[in-house]
Amino acid sequence: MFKNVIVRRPCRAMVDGITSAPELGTPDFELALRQHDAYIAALKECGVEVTVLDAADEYPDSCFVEDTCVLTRECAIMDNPGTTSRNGEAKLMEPTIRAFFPADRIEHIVVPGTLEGGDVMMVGDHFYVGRSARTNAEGIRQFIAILERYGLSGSEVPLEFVLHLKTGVNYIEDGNMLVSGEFIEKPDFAAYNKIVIPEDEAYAANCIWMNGTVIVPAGYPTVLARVQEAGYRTIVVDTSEYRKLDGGLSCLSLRFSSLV
Ligand code: CIR
Repeated sequence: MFKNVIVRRPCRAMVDGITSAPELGTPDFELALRQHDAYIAALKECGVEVTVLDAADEYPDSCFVEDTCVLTRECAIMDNPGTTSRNGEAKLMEPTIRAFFPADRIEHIVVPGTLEGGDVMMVGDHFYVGRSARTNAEGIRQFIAILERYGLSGSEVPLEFVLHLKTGVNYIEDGNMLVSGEFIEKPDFAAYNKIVIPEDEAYAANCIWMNGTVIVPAGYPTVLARVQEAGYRTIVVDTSEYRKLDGGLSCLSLRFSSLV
């Protein structure tokens, strides 16, 4: 169960955020704010305390807080984001993390290692880490070494076609995993009950499990039906403006339980 969530309000500069899909258009900032409000309301419905950080205009992508750190049941691992315009976001987040984790349980990924939280998928005490354009081999080596010091484990999953690991695969607990594209046949995930995401709904592979409820992006009826058939209560949240920046439901929050 998660007790806490951290989000950051989108900033006006989000219209200049990084995107691989400019054909989707520029995000509508006012609509993005309303969608963020609905996202926060959905999280609160799942019984967590939500910390809402102020917008940070110097970082256009800073609403995607998931990439700044990885919060485990034993420690916080501050990331070293692998793209220049976002690199400072982890330092910006650290004072907030200090309110939830004791100082001796806050670790860091350091140069030449890079790692972004979107590449980390937690399955119990094991963490799958995508090796991507943002997360490199040295970042993964450091990350797994930190996990092992705390009795946790990690393994690398190379990826080719998507931005982050969780762009294409997400664990929704109880042995159930949403898998799309290049992740459908990966041997790493063979043991899970795979819910296969159709190609035309690939964006909705990025759902989040929140204390028994699964939050699903609006506009993906097949995925919604499959998640409901698997027995979950669902909440639908529209993330259309974040999709224009390659962002999804998981990217917009840090989900964890405070250690203090
Ligand atoms: C970026 O390219 O970094 C942002 N526009 C999107 C980040 C999405 N974050 C995530 O998947 N965890």
